[in-house]
Amino acid sequence: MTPSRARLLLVSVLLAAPAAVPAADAPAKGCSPEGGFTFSDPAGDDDGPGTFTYPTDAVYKPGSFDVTELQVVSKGDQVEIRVTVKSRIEDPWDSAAWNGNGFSVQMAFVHVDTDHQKGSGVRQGLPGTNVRFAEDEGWDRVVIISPQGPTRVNSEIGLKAAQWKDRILVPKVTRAEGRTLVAVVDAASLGGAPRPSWGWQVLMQSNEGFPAGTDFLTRKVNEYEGQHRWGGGNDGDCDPHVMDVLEGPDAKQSEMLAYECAPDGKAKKMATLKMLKK
Ligand SMILES: [Ca+2]
Ligand SMILES: [Ca+2]
Ligand SMILES: [Ca+2]
Repeated sequence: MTPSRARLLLVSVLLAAPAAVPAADAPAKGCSPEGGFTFSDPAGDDDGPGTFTYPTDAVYKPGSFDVTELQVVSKGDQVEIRVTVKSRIEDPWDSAAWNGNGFSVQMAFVHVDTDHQKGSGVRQGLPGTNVRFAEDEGWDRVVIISPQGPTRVNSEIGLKAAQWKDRILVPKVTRAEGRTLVAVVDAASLGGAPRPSWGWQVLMQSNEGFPAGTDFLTRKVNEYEGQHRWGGGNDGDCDPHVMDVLEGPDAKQSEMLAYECAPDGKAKKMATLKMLKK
């Protein structure tokens, strides 16, 4: 064989190799090669209970709060949690200037129910979300995927949710990759490597750098949208302050996020979330 012929063959092999890899490693539907799992969510339901509208400022890009997938992947003694939305995640407020994580306006709370026991876990949502969880599906852990750096998030935990500080996880790594928010936590902090029996629920919110006194970095939903306020809800705190959650066969988003307000703006019926299982 001539050297040039050998080179040609080598090049052909190198070119052919990448095509073969995805076929061999292609994950089964709903399952990743590392033994993780995926929950899909419909596109176009980034309107909370069905009526919410985006703030008017251009940073709230259409679709960028519309969850399409939650992926949970075990990697050794760590767990990578990936929340994907419909449009690319950007950093319009230059998060590097405030020790942030490379994105600005999105924020996701990923709730985990490890036992499905009545009386175990927390039924209340984090302050400012105005939701609760079903009786036997309280959250045992919640992972905060915030553009704010750990110092700020930990300070908010101390100020507004200190009673749950052992259950609230600030990831070791938080970043955005294209349309995906990525968080890495120690499996031990979750209570071990994720099991198929665990329940999950994602609450998509928007990072508010100047939140109201008791709100955990959450942006409010009002009756009418404003430059930095969601619309289509209520000016009080009786409406769920959430843009999108995971929907499942027994967990319809419009039913979970249904709410009723009393005339004084307090909740008559609070939105109640369910957990999704594999
Ligand atoms: Ca969605
Ligand atoms: Ca409200
Ligand atoms: Ca949804």
